[in-house]
Amino acid sequence: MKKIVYLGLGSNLKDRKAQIDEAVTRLAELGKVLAVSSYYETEPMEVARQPWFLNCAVALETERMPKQLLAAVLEIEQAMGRRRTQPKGPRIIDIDILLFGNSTAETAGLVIPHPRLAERRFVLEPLAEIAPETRHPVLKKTIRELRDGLGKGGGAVRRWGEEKK
Ligand code: PH2
Ligand code: MG
Ligand code: MG
Repeated sequence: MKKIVYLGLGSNLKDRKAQIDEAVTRLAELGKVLAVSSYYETEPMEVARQPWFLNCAVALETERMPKQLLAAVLEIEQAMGRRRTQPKGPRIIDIDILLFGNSTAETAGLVIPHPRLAERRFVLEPLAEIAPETRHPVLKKTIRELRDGLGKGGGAVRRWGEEKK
């Protein structure tokens, strides 16, 4: 059965934009890319001492099951040269499954919806751009409501390429 999956992409090493572009191209091999948000320059969260990230959100229509999709995105990360060193540290590319249709899942290495989605502005801001009315299946709030609920918290985020003058 076809489902709409929302993915969060991030990069903070080397050519961030080229790597996000390449990841989107590779994701298109796993289904149909329905939407790609703007790219956002974002303050590093959780591990603060690392370069700023470029983040975006992608809507993908796919027939794959959650575990199959996870395996495929990990393969893309690997193929693009990601090496796992420091948890939550600098990376060439990170592809996280944020929402999987209306499903919830909890297995080794995969929790859906993404457990830290609601506290991360670098996820909610791009996601609100492409899926404002989509409802979180556990928290029962829309993405826009979750984003607005951050108030001033959740880390600094600005749309990339729109530097303040
Ligand atoms: N990813 C993390 C930890 N911190 N901060 C930002 N701004 N963007 C990220 O993608 C990110 C992060 C772990 O995956
Ligand atoms: Mg991540
Ligand atoms: Mg990840």
